[in-house]
Amino acid sequence: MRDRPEGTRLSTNFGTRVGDTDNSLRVGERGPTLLEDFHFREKITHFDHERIPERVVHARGAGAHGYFQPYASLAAYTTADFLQDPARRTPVFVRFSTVGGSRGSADTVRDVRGFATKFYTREGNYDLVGNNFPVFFIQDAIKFPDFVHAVKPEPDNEIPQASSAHDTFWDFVSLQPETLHTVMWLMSDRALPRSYRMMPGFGVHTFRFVNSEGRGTLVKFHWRPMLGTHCLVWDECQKIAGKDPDYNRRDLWDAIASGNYPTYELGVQMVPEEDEFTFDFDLLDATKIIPEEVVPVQPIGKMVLNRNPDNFFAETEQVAFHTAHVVPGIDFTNDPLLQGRNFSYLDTQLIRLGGPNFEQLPINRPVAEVRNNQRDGYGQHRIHPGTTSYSPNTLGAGCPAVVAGAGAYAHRQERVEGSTIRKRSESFQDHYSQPTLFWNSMVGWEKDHTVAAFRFELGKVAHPEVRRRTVAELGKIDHVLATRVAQGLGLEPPPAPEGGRPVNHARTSAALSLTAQGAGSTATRKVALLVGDGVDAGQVRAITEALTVTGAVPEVLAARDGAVLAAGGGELEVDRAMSTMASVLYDAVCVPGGEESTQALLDDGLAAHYVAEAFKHGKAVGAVGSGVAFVRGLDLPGVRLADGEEVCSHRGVVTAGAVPGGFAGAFLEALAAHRHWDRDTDRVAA
Ligand code: HDD
Repeated sequence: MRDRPEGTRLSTNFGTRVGDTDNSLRVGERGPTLLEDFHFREKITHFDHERIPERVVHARGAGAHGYFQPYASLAAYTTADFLQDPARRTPVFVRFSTVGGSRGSADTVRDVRGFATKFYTREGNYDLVGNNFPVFFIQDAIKFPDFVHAVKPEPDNEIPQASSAHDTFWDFVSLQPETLHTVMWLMSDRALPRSYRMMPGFGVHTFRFVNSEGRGTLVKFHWRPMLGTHCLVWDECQKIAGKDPDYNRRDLWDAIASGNYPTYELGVQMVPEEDEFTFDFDLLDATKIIPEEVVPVQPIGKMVLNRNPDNFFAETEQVAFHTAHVVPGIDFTNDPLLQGRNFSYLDTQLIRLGGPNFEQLPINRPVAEVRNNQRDGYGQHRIHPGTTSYSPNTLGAGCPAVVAGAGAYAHRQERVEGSTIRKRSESFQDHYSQPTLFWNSMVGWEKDHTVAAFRFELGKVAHPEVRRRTVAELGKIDHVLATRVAQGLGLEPPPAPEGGRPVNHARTSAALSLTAQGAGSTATRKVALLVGDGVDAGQVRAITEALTVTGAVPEVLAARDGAVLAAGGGELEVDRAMSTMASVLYDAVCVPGGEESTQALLDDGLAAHYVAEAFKHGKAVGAVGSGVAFVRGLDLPGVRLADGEEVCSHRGVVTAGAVPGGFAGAFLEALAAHRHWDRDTDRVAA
């Protein structure tokens, strides 16, 4: 249903055509406005009511349409119709989001990202409402309001926006050790996705597949981006938040608009029900992962996002996800976080979308037939003829008929016994082993970034006892981690573990490191080519061509918009003025040659800043011909540069006397590697 304006005439909401929408009805040219002006009143009243409450969490989001297609039938495990036939494509709508910030906050904050998928299946809507971390901060839904109140801006002055770097968050964390595993993820670069297209998703909870024989299989869902998982760095994020607060949202939109459709593989970790108790943690505990080395992720299908929404409000804002939107063949477990979510999502939509008929909004409407005796309410769009709105009935021929089996949802029967009790199971009590596993599995630079994040966040905490308590908790994860964080904060490190009981179990899971997250690719990577008058246009064209062929996106930047003069005559078109962008908005920077152009760039501090900053953020840097002299002038520490005609690729800095030969190949390789952390970046002033 699309309401397009082409060829139409302006009318009121009740269909009366309007001849003037610029002047309110008044008494004489300078007199008072009349109440009689129904068009004025309707226009203003509607405007006054245009806003709905933003989501209490995940307020800022970006959505996209697409489809999901399984690789093979999963009939052995589940009856879910959309997982049966590899030929069937099921339409989906996905909403990515940050969690803590308001609707207008910046994209590149340190935060968890939402990854919510609505599958419009023939058996009704199935919502997989996940995040980009596989674990959550708390184990029991009853703690959710406490957690969210702690992380949201502080209530007296509503500061800080979209940031966990403040006292109330760390106060809560330091008192609630179950948060620590997710906090480790939050302090890692995982909390800074380069793009929603390069970000994984996780269902987090253990769910249950049920097959046609009623046999259950415990299952964890994983979305894997086909472009690999890639992250920004914190300094870059803070700068992007000013240069382009819509960075991730724009990236998603532009990619889809240009036909670079984001693609993800859906994978599952499956555990036979009889193996539920074979782990050293509880599968019902949402603060735990199942290490992939223990239960591998099996790919079961792929999702392609190929259409941008037509209207942000109607689709991305009004979409309503709910963990209890399940289809036959997918069931819950007794995870106390999931059980609580199954209450919360419906409840929140009732207030956010103004009543019980939000399922009739176009973006929420199932493709499956909806028939029941629910009636009336705000925003009712259906006209239900007849006299019966109850069941059982004879006057309406017993319809809609209630038939068990035949595709009806059947809750899996589970025998449950016990006393009513408010108590966390003993099997939920180990809060430190998995944060340690995560820490152990990171490589050096990942650990460095994580330590820096703790120092930054705790450095913003005013209460010394909160800092101290948090460092003490980190000491229970790993002594080196706690010591390094303590040093940054000027605190006494916690005492080393006493002999006989090492804190760190020394286990690792290679799959947890960012270095294991998918092959590098240059596809859709943005590269800034810095030029001035007198640039070697042939070099620019050769580099541009080599990049474009592999799917990278080169942009020519100069001091001003328009064109620059090419060496030897002619002009080279400029895509953007340098001052309207920044190196943080690109994945790599390259300086083509041309003596005069190089001189112009040397005279422009902004150009030097582009290159130095890209270097500091670990990005590929390229230079050709006289461009090499430009890079040499920046005195980047510890890098070898080309001398004469040779091609030199060292620590992601690729330089060459001329383009032909190996430059393009080496530069593409450096670009595909995403970042180069074998550099000494501390001394770079950027
Ligand atoms: Fe939640 C929104 C993901 C725990 C209560 N949540 C929301 C969204 C995502 C998640 C992706 C945004 C959906 C959208 O784009 O519209 N939430 C999670 C994950 C969790 C989780 C992965 C843990 C595994 N959430 C959680 C708990 C509760 C909630 C424990 C409450 C008891 N979440 C909500 C909510 C929201 C929400 C208040 C706000 C807006 C909405 O639901 O539609 O009901």
